[in-house]
Amino acid sequence: MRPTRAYVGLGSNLEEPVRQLLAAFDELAALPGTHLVARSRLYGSTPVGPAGQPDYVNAVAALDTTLSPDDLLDALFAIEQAHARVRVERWGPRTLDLDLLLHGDAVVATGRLTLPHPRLRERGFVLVPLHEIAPGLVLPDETPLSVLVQACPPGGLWPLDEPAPGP
Ligand code: ROI
Repeated sequence: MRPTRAYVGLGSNLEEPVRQLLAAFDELAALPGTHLVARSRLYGSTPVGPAGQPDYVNAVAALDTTLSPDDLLDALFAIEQAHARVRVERWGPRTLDLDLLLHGDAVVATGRLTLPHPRLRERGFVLVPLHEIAPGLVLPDETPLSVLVQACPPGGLWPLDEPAPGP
């Protein structure tokens, strides 16, 4: 089966977020039928939503996968759960959040899955790292990603220094 290019947004603001995201990249790379094609830098970001929670670390991964959107979503949930995700309140702090942003040109609106991700267009912490790894990307409705990035209010997002890779 021909693989599909999919994009996953990663976010964490609890329990060593940098470590959570670096581990998650490895776990995405190890999914069946899936190659991690690229990943953005790690970005620090100011919380969107309730104040009084720690800053987030965000990034985006590009995958080539033979998994269907539903199977990939299941795999993302399983990775989140393995990170002992704490989800006390909607829009509250979390150990690891994995959002399926895009799966090829799929347009999906079922109870459990909406593609493209419904809040992709307005979130700088998703748009900027996505644009870093896929500057020419065009959404299924033909909106160029670069137009969304330019329309997005600047600020609240900064690239992080990453720990050097281990031995
Ligand atoms: N805010 C930022 N900056 N990054 C996130 O990943 C993030 N995720 C969320 C909410 C609580 C909406 N805010 C966020 O789920």
